[in-house]
This record gives sequence, structure tokens and C-alpha cells, in this order.
Amino acid sequence: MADLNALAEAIISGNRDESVRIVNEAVDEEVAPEKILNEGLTAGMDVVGKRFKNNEFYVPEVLIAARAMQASMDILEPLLAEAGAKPRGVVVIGTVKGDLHDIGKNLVSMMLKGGGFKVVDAGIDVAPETFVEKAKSEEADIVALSALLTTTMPQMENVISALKEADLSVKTMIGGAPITQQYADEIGADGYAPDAASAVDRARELSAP
Ligand code: B1M
Repeated sequence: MADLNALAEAIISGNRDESVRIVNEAVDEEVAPEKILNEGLTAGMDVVGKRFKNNEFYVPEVLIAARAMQASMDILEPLLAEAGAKPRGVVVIGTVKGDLHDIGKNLVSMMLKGGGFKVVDAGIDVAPETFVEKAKSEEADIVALSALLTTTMPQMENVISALKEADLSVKTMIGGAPITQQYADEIGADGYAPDAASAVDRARELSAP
């Protein structure tokens, strides 16, 4: 019988082949895709997030774990859609206008996927209007903004203003090396996270009913 604890362990150790093998085995045994996601993939990524926060894991380990998770998600995603499984929420994420840094944003994106969110990645150098369009078309619960430059940080406030002007009831979350909670408060962002693991916690709080 497919061992979902072993699946979580395979994710934590970034063993892509093993994680794919167990997911396929579970699917063959008709284990519910949501159970495989929650008890295997998300459980594993939660541990990865905690270890990353505690400095027991560094960026490469997280990327390897995320790669194993993504390969497993490629199998599960169509099945989840078929089963009508609801994601925890929809997050539109991007690096703000003028900013090309995407390594941190990609990590946040992967961790959010691992945390059960549908993530729509708008990419880098994303204009406020694009965030508004995507938030509308994807019916986003959260718009997540990343900035790595002090010169591009003010773009976050522009996005928040554009979302307000468009009268969208969507939460905003910001992060990136120069960003602080104080800055988030100043510009009226709903949440701030210092790292990718905390971003999952914050997104869960922001999307809680
Ligand atoms: Co640039 N760069 N860079 N750079 N770069 C920095 C950021 C810099 C601090 C280097 C330095 O001078 N010491 C400096 C910024 C100074 C400042 O503004 N205070 C800088 C500069 C100046 C520049 C250029 C202007 C250089 C030039 O051309 N003169 C230029 C700007 C280009 C542009 O964006 N328009 C530039 C270009 C580049 C490269 C293209 C070469 C490359 C980016 C490649 C890429 O991303 N694909 C690059 C890199 C790699 C860096 C450093 C070395 C590393 C950034 C990184 O990926 N860190 C960086 C110096 C440094 O940080 N040591 C630097 C790893 C990543 C995992 O961390 O992105 O912080 P980070 O993400 C973390 C958290 O911040 C958080 O979670 C992540 C994981 O824990 N987080 C979020 C991030 N987004 C979040 C969103 C959230 C929540 C959490 O919610 C939505």
C-alpha cells in the first residue's frame, strides 16, 4: 500500500523519483488525490518550510524539495481538477515593475503551491495594471508582491492603490530582502513575510474564512 509518510519524506529529502513512484502507486490504488496532496506533498513541504525558517535547510535544499513536489504535482493536478478539489486559495504572484529578481519569488511560489494554493505566476517586471488584470481574471484571493531593490519597493504601493481603485476585494502580501513589516504597514499591505516559509503561514491567515 502506498505510504504517504514515505512520500512526505521523499519530498523533504528532494527525492524526485521516489516521490513520483509513490504518487503513481497511490493513484493506482485509487487513494483520493486530495489525501495524497495533503498527507504527502503538503506535509513534506511544511517540514521543508520549518527547516528553512530554522536555518536547518538552505535555498538549494528547498529548490530540490520543490522540484520533487512539482514533479508529483504534475501527476496530481489533472486528477485534483477532475475531482473538483478546491485549492486553499488563489494567489497571483509577481516581482514588481522595474525589478528582474525572481529567485526568491519563485521559492515563495513553490512553497505556496506546496501549501495547497493555486499560484498564478505573473513573472518579473510586472506593471500594476497587469496585477489588476490577473487578479480579476483569476479571481485571486491574494496578490503577492516581491521586490529586491530599494528603488522598486515603491511599486508595491502603486499596485495596492491600483487594486483599490479597481475596487477588488483582494488581500495583498509583500516580501523581499529590503521589505519590513513597518514598510508593509506604511503602504497598507495586508501581510508581510520575511521568507518563503512564513509566506505560506501568512497566506493561510489571509485566506482563512
Ligand atoms: Co541584484 N541586487 N541587481 N541581481 N542581486 C541585490 C538584490 C543587491 C542587494 C546586491 C548588492 O548590491 N549587495 C542589490 C540591491 C541593492 C538595493 O537596492 N538595496 C542588487 C542590485 C543593485 C542589482 C542591480 C541594480 C545591479 C546592476 O545592474 N547595477 C540589477 C538590477 C536589475 C533589475 O532588477 N532591474 C541586479 C541584477 C541582478 C541579477 C539579474 C544579476 C541577479 C538576479 C537573477 C534572478 O533573480 N533571476 C541578481 C542577484 C542574484 C542578486 C543577489 C546576489 C541575490 C538575490 C537572490 O536571489 N537571493 C542580491 C544580493 C543578496 O541578496 N545577497 C542582489 C536569494 C533569494 C532566495 O533571496 O530574493 O531575498 P530573496 O528572497 C527571499 C526573501 O526575501 C523572501 O523569501 C525568499 C526566500 O526566503 N521573499 C519574499 C522574496 N520575495 C518575497 C515575497 C513574499 C514573501 C517573501 O510575499 C509576496
